[in-house]
Amino acid sequence: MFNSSDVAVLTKMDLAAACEFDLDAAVRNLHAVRPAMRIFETSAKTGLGMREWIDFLLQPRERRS
Ligand SMILES: Nc1nc2c(ncn2[C@@H]2O[C@H](COP(=O)(O)OP(=O)(O)O)[C@@H](O)[C@H]2O)c(=O)[nH]1
Ligand SMILES: [Mg+2]
Repeated sequence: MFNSSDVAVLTKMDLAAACEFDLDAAVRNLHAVRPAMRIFETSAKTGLGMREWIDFLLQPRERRS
């Protein structure tokens, strides 16, 4: 899954600290598998990263990088 994905969406980031989520390790691991993987940090609760994620989805596929 990670080998063939261009984008990773990290969800529920408002819970990250309480869950002791290691963001640095997650990013490191994703990029170890897929160096060019774009990573979005999002929270539906706070709205974090939603604008960026929606803008990405609205871009024509050929303009995404
Ligand atoms: N705290 C928090 N809870 C969320 C967020 N997004 C969804 N939830 C809650 O997490 C539960 C599962 O949501 P769902 O959208 O199905 O996420 P899934 O875990 O990816 O399947 C539901 O109770 C949602 O209300 C978020 O950004 N923050
Ligand atoms: Mg669900």
